[in-house]
Amino acid sequence: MARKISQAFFLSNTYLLRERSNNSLIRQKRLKCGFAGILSCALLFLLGSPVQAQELHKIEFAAEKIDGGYYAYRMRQHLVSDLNGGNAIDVTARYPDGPTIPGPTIVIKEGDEVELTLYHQFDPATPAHEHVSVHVHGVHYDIESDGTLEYINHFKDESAIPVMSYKYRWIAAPGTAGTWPYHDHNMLTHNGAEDRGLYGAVIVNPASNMTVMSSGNSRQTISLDTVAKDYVLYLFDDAFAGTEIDRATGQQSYGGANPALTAQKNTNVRFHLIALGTNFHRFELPGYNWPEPGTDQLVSAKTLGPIEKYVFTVHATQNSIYLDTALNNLLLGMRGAFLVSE
Ligand SMILES: [Cu+2]
Repeated sequence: MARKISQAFFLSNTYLLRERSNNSLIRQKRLKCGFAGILSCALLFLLGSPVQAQELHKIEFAAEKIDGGYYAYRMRQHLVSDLNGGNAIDVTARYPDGPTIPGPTIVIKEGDEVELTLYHQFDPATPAHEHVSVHVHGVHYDIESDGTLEYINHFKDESAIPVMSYKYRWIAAPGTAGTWPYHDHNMLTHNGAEDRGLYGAVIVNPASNMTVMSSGNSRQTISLDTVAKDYVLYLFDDAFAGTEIDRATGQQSYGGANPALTAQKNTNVRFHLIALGTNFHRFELPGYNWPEPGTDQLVSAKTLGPIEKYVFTVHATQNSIYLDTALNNLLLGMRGAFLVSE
């Protein structure tokens, strides 16, 4: 345990260094995104792809203390509306009632906006100055939604405290499609508490609603509407954690360490890998290969370093196991079932 925590400290510092440079890049990039947005909308129009309506996601998170000295985020409410807040639909029932580790997976699409209000709900005895936050990667936001403390952002403490919630605003601007981690940045070490349970993921589906899939030895471009399941797998140094999402209903389920993933035979399923440990990993799914993004190749293994992420889609045909074949992780038994039923 002591070893794990010291690794986590190291990890947090690595995060911090990378994030500070990333965030200034993001702010520079943001200036251009209005124009890029107009261009990509025009392109989509010309190509005849369906342009999906942009949506606003009003989300309420609670950060709670759970057994064993751990902490977890809980989805209190998730409303999806048009960008002006009209025609709201309540999708809170997709999530488990209680707090979960990993935290809720927030599924949005390119062009959408998020307003996330975080409530500090550890327990009544918590000192009034204790902080908790949500710091996200990948999507765009202004300085007040960084989820860091004033000594890092030179602006203000962007935390929920026991007596006050905090609201974050994110924009999934054109170019932010992908799968991104979020985590606390302000509790305890002031660098992040993912090792204590406060982390999760945001899936930004592309505006095109298309992806490339492997089926046997061929590549196919498919609509995301044909993808039945999303599996979000977090690669820690000694185990996988994960969430399985039924894309038809949006229902999310949480399976503990090295969770069994389930699929129906001959359906399309998408894996989202997020490396959160300090180790290097080598992910494999024997019997399957998948398109390597940005190339025309099919590959059957992927090496991932700290905070790297990777997404691929396959056609489920046979049972397998997913596993980490980097030697130390293999020895630690980092593997779980991929169960494909008739
Ligand atoms: Cu981070």
